[in-house]
Amino acid sequence: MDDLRTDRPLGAISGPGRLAGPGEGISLEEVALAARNHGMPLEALRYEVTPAGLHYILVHYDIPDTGVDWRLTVGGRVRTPLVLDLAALKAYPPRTHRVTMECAGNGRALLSPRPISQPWLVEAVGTAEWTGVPLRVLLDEAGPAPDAVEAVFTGADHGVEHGVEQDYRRSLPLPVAAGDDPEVLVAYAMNGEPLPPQHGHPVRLVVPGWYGMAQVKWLRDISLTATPFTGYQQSVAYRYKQSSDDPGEPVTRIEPRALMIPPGFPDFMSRARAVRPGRVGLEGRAWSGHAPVVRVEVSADDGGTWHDAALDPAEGHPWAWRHWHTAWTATPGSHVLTVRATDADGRTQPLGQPWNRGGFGNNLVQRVVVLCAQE
Ligand SMILES: Nc1nc2c(c(=O)[nH]1)N[C@H]1C(S)=C(S)[C@@H](COP(=O)(O)O)O[C@H]1N2
Ligand SMILES: [Mo]
Repeated sequence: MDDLRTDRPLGAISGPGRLAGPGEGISLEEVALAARNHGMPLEALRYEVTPAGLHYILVHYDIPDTGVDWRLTVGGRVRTPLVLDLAALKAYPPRTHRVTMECAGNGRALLSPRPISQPWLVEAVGTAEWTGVPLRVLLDEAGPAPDAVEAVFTGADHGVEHGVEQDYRRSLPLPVAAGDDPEVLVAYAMNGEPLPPQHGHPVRLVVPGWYGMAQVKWLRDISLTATPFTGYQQSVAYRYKQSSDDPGEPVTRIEPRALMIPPGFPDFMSRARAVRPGRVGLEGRAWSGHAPVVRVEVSADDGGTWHDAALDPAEGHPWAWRHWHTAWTATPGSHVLTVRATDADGRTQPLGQPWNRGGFGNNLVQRVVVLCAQE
């Protein structure tokens, strides 16, 4: 079994998390993070399955060298520890799920005050077809001990975060890890191809409906534990906290969100948008990790009045976003277009920011400002 207590203090190179001061601009450090971790260009909402190169990326440390000797170990509180290479994983009957993945920090840079971290606007999302082995099958084979309560997943990447040196490591409650709804995958293919290095080559976890942080990339070890895991990414980061000493609630499933393809055409530098007067088709996609999206509404007056957009049928992919479309008649002047999703549990998107210390789960409605000039 892997030693799960490897978190070490290394405060010399990074301090505690920080909020930006009033009017404090984006720093070079945030620009460096944003250049490594790109979002999905919003025009790529046109694809039901995001081409791999356009899917968003979030890598906390460095993309590790997983080499040719990569093995996945399954151990801890199990009857039979397993050691699997890629050929052994591929020998199990494969399963493919279409899954919309979103970073829990999506929307963070829009918050005020702004938590200093990866400065996402709204584009930290993508949908892929992930192929692999259901985690349940591997856990059945290893045989969980009666006292096992969680599965802890360790990536091959290593770094420091707010003064804590660590391997990237997250856990799931055993009923989620071993469940079949959603079916968690140990995935080795993305859109029918081997995983690209940045998406976890050779193997990652895919947890349909959960925010990205749960979907451990470069997966090298799965350990069942008899007590809940308390590592950094579980008990310090990825919690909804109002202050740094608030223990907070864990970040888990994806809150509902709809996005639109910004209509018209952009200015290179400002990305301000222009449309011509007349009928403008509006379309995009909507998702929720709690329940299917059942309603998408669009407003052309900054949330003053709303009307329903048409939603395409769900088509047997319960963990993937749904396409929506509607039309708008542009008149000369400046307009603010917004869109919001509601899921079958009645969750919807707020018109005011849901603020928390880490900037997680900010599903504030998207605002797209468009200028319509006279013909
Ligand atoms: N090992 C490891 N797994 C990881 C991460 C990481 O930094 N290291 N980042 C997580 C986060 S925060 C997100 S949002 C998703 C992003 O997955 P993607 O880059 O394939 O879109 O991976 C998750 N899995
Ligand atoms: Mo993330």
